[in-house]
Order: sequence, then structure tokens, then C-alpha cells
Amino acid sequence: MTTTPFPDGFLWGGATAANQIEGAYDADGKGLSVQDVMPKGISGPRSAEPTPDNLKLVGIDHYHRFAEDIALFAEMGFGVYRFSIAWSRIFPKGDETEPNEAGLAFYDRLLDELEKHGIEPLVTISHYETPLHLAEQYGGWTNRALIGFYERYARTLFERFGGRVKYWLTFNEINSLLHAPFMSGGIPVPEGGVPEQQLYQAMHHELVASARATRIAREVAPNAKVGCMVLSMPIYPLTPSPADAVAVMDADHGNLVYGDVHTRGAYPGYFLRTLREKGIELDVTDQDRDDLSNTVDFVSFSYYMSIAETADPSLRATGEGNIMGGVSNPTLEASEWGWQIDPVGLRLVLNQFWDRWQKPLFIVENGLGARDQLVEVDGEKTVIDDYRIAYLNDHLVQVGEAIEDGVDVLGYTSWGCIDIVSASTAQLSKRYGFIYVDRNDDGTGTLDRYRKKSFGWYADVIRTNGATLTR
Ligand code: BGP
Repeated sequence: MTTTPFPDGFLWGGATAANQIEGAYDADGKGLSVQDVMPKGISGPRSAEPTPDNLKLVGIDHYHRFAEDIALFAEMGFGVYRFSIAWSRIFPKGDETEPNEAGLAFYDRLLDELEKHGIEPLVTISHYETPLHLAEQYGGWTNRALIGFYERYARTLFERFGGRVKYWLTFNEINSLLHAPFMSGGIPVPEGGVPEQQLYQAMHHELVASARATRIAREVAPNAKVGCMVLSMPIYPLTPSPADAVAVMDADHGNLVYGDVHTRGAYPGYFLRTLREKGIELDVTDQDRDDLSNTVDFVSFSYYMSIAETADPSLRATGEGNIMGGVSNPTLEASEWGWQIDPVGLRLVLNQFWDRWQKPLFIVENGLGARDQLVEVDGEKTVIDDYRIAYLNDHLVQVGEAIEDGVDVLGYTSWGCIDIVSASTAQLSKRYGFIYVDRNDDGTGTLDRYRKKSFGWYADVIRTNGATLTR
């Protein structure tokens, strides 16, 4: 007899983001977003305007092929699909008073398709897609005015879709703001970097905006569940020395503060100490404090890797990693992009978040970015991606362990369930999907879709509610 630790009703599915999948960057009145001028991802230079080498302008043309893609998700048995709404489709510049109806209509059609297949939507309101105009004219989230623009945008979404979308996320990986200011916060980065005072103020503005969105949802969409979304990364001490343990605690606090504010409604003492020691004085109004008290219904997070930390500056050469790096852990292997693979870290993070916040958790990103080789088997094009199956299997086994530990986990959406453009490097060759998309880094390809081996594997996992996972 096969058993599974996953509870009935566990939500299995996949996740994407508008700017990485939709393409159609200027269709039906859409304005430009920061992504439209980031042809090389986080590390490359900005372009003055959209350039043809920017793969996101076409993405995988999901804007025109969403019905076909959702049918494939349904074939795998998805119970949930996480996608983001492109802010600049709804408010092309970001500061208008009236939304763009054609943009809203697109998401109506997408939701129709999900409903047809009985797939629960999970919507990210802002996923690294700040309208470019807000970056250029306002300085992005450094400017308090963005709270009002975001509030109008969020209210528009709750009013229009609140009856059909239950799960909402306010900001993707909100804790990446200090590390990737332009992509994450629409903050133009001058030579020498953005002053810390402004970065922390931007962080405060986003936290207030997130809490306001939660408050608005309670008013206009009472059935909605609103969650925050953080980039999770367990941090291990490089050695057992107390100094390294403190270095870990400090680094952890830098990430945990976002979840602490979202779940407790106020800034924790360790964060106030950080501000004091940096000589930063935040502009916090009474209204802000009142807004922050609107705490979330659940906490969601991405998980790809763990890192190590040390107090020894001579060892602090930064390891490669997802937006924020750390020190490489000598006990772990890494993906081709240098992200250290650590399934057990996912169990640790689930336990840490549950112990700390006592809110239901949703794993909304996890997966392996890898190069795939398209081959022909029995006349069908496919990819034999055993490496991806192994990665996902081992991580899901650890989710099962955490559930056995008593952690309340709502669901799991694997990242880039269909191949999309990478966020950090803007490549298509960094593939995460169960579905191969024929598009290459030079922009060539038919955009045809093919089922990989992992497609059938994931369908079995979903069908058996995890009983086919191998320990
Ligand atoms: C997260 C982002 C996603 C995403 C993923 C994988 O940080 O929320 O947008 O793409 O990481 O990263 P990458 O695409 O750089 O491999």
C-alpha cells in the first residue's frame, strides 16, 4: 500500500510571471515595465528603450497561446496556477486614474480558461514589473507616491477579479528590494549605488503598500486570502564558532524582517537596531503604522538554494546565487548557474517559518534551471530530464517531511512550469519547465511546445498526491 504525507486538498501546480512568459510587451495598450529595458537581466546594463535582443518582449508568446498552455497544465492535473498580472497592462504608466480595459480583459480571458479546467488561480500583484514611467519619473519605490499608485492598482484588481481569485500575493520576493533595486523596486541605480537611506525608505513604502492591499482586499473581496511572498534561503554557519552563528543570525534577520512585519504588523527590535546603527531615520507616519497592522493570511516563498555565512571577512568571497549570494557551502553541489542544491534546506525553512509565524505556508517557487536537449523518442520530440525529476523529487520528499513535522503547507507551485525567460540572466536556455518551448537565446525558434519526461512524472505525483515520490 502506498501512503503519502500530503493532506487531501493539497494544491499542486506551477508558477510563472507575466514579464517572463507573456511577451506582447506593447499589445493592447500595455505600457513599458522595467523589464522591457533589462535585456540582460539583473547583471547587465539597462537599455534606453526596448531592444530586439530582449527576449522578454516576446517571452514565450503566452499572451497569444495561454489557452494551449493552460490545457497542458490541466493535462498534468494542476490544481493551482500561479501567474502575475503585468501592472503596466492595467495602468500603462502607473499613475493614471483609470485602468486600461483591454489589459483587464486579457486576464478575464485567462481566468476563464483556468475556470474551464478547474484550476485555482494564485495571483501575484507585482512581480518585478514596475511600470517604467514610475521608475523614471518618480524614482520607483523610493517615492511615497507609489503607495497610492499601487493601492489604486490593487483595488482595481480586487474589484474586478476578487470574486474569482481566492489567493493573492502582494509583491514577489519583497526581500530582494535592497539587493536588486531596479528590477525589484523600479529604483534607478546611479553610479555608486542607491543611498541606503533611500533603499530602506523604499522597503518601508512597499511594506505599507502590501499591508494596504490586504486591508482593501478585506473590504472589497472578503473571500480573498492575501499572502506575502519572500525569497527564502536557509543560512548555515560556515564553522561552529559563536561568531559565525551570530553572522548567521544577522543575515537571517535581514531576510526575516519582511515576514515579521507582514505577520506581526510592526517592525521588530533587531531591525530598529540596524536602522540606528546605520544612522537611518525612516519617515513613518501614524497612518503607516495603522496600515501595517493589517497582517497577512498566509506566507508564501520561493526556495532554490541555501548558503553559508561567516564572520571572517577573508572568507567572505560571495558565492553565486539567487539575487543575494552568500558564502559557498563546501558540503553541497551546485547547478550549472552556481545555485547550491539543498533539498533538506526546504524542510528547515518550512519549519523555521511555521515555528516563527504560525501562518499557513505556500511554496510558490522551486525548481532547477538547467540546459535541456531536445531529442526524438518514438517519433515525439521530448527532453529526458532525469536531473530535473531528481531535484523536484528530493525537494518534495522534504516538503513531506515538514508536513510530518506538523507544518501547515497549503500547496506547491514549481517555478517556470513551462520554459520561460530567466529573471536573473534573461536567458531561455536556463529552463525550468515540464514543457519545452522551442525558443533559443538568440531569439530563434518556432515557439512550439513539447512535453518533457518530467511532464508525465509530475502528472503521476499530482494524481497520487505525492505517493509516487521516491525517498
Ligand atoms: C526568483 C524570481 C523568479 C525567477 C526565479 C528563478 O527569484 O521570483 O522570477 O525567475 O527566481 O530565477 P532565474 O529565472 O534567474 O533562474
